[in-house]
Amino acid sequence: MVNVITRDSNNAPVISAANDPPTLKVVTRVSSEANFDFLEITLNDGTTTETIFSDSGDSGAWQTVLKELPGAGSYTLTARFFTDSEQTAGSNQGWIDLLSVKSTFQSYFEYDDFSGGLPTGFTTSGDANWASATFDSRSTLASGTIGNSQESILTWNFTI
Ligand SMILES: [Ca+2]
Ligand SMILES: [Ca+2]
Repeated sequence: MVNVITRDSNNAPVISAANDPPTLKVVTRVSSEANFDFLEITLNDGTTTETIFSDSGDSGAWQTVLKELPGAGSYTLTARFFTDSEQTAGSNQGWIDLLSVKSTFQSYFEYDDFSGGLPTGFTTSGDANWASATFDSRSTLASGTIGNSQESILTWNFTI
């Protein structure tokens, strides 16, 4: 995408959501029974909920999700690791290594070091809680230990 910057009469960039959209970035990974047990990440903008990531199995790779936000407002990101009724595989877990909201001109949020536990604005629910963990030499939030037909949910409410 070409980022066209509007300029005022003094040649200074005019900052607006239209020409400098805030972008949500999520670095995540899953290790689970392929095609049956999933890490799913959704984003709600107050009106609609959109799935921005859904994966299972274990590729051994971290994945980066980028999502342009429409502008100022309140958002809810939900990361849900859930299993079906039988069998687990791999670590049976999902991780978040990094969460940020940034535009060209402004950094709204960046969470990379989770060693202090869940930051303010984060909550966890389900059959087991998400918690900070070191995995693959990274400071992450990791879903809790669950069995079959269970779920571990992380919720992040943020306003930009
Ligand atoms: Ca399963
Ligand atoms: Ca990290």
